[in-house]
Amino acid sequence: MKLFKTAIFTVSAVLLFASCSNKYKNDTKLAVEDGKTVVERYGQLQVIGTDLCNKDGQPVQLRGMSSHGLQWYGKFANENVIGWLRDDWNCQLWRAAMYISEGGYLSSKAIKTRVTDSVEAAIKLGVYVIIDWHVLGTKDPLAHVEQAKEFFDEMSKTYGSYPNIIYEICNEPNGEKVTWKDSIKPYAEQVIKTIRANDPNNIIIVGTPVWSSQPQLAAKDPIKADNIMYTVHFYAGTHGKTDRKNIKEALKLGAPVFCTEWGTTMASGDGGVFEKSTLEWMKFFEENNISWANWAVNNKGEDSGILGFNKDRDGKGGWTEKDLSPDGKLIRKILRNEIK
Ligand code: IDC
Repeated sequence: MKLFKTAIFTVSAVLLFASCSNKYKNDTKLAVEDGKTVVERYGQLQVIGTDLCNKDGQPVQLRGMSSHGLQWYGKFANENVIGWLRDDWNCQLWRAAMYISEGGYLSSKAIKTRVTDSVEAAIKLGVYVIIDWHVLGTKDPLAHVEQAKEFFDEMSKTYGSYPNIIYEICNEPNGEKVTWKDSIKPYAEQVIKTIRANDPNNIIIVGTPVWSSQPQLAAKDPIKADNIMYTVHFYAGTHGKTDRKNIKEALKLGAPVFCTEWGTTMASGDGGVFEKSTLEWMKFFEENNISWANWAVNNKGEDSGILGFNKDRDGKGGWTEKDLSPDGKLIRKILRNEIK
C-alpha cells in the first residue's frame, strides 16, 4: 500500500511539474480579452528560439483566417468581415492573399487596394495581418524579385511602424528547378534587406521548397537575420505524418515555423473535409506553438471555403450557421476553442 501511495505521489508530482513548466500554458488564444485586442496585449511580436513571442518574450500562438485570392473574393477583405471574424470566430489574424499571377498583381496593380484595405481594417480592429505575396503559378520567386522589392518597400514604408504587420514574401515556391539555395534564399535575402531598411522589427515569413512543404531544407541553410520564420503549408486530406516529421526536424535545427495557409481538404482545395486529420494537425500545432491561418474566406462553393455557395454575396459578415459550409462550421469551432 505504501509503495502504491508513493507511486501515485510521484506520478502526480511529475504531472504537476510538467504542466507548470509548459511554457505555452498562459496563452489564452483570445482575439479580445478583458476588453483588450490581441495587438494591444501582445504588441510587437518577436522570434525567440523557434517561438513566436509577444512583446514580453512569452510564446504565443496566433490563429486566424486567410482571404481567398483577392482578385476573385477581395470583397471579403473589409472591416465588417474581419471584425466579424474577430468577434464571432475569435480570429487574431487575417491574411491578405495577393496572387501575383492568375490575374493578380502582375496584371493589375489595382489589387493592392485590397491589401491596404485589409491592413487598415486590421489596425483599426487590433488584429495581426499577413501581407502575402502569393507566388503560385510563376513558381520561381526570383523571377519577379524587382516587383516584390518595389511592393514590399511601399508596404513597409507605409505600415512598418505598426506592430500588426507580418510580411509573407513568397507563398509557395514550386517547380523542380526552384531550390532553396539558388532561388528562394537569394530572393528572400534581397526582399528582407528592402523591408528592413524601413521596418527593423516586424516578422518576415519566408516560403520553403515544394509549395512550402520543406522547412527542414531551409533550416539546414538558414537566413542570417532576426525575426524571420519559415512557411509550412498543409492540406488535411493530402498531408500528414511525413510532413509533420519535416516540421519537427526544422524545429530541432532551430528554424521557427509559421503555417500561413492550411486547408481541411485535399491540396486541390476540394475533395471533402478531413476532420480527423485536421484535428491531429491542430494538436500538433498547439503542442509546438505553431501559428496558422486557414484557407479560405470565400463563397465559391469549393470545400475549403468557409461560406456556402453564393452566401453573403456582398461581403457583410454577420453570418449564421446556415451561411457556413461544413468546413466553415469546423474552423469556427476550432477557433472558438469548442473542439480539440
Ligand atoms: C486555390 C483556390 C482555387 C483556385 C486556385 C488557383 O482554392 O479556388 O482556383 O487556387 O490556382 C495552395 C495555394 C492556393 C490554392 C490552394 C488550394 O496557396 O492558392 O488555392 N492551395 O488548391 N497551396 C496548396 C493548396
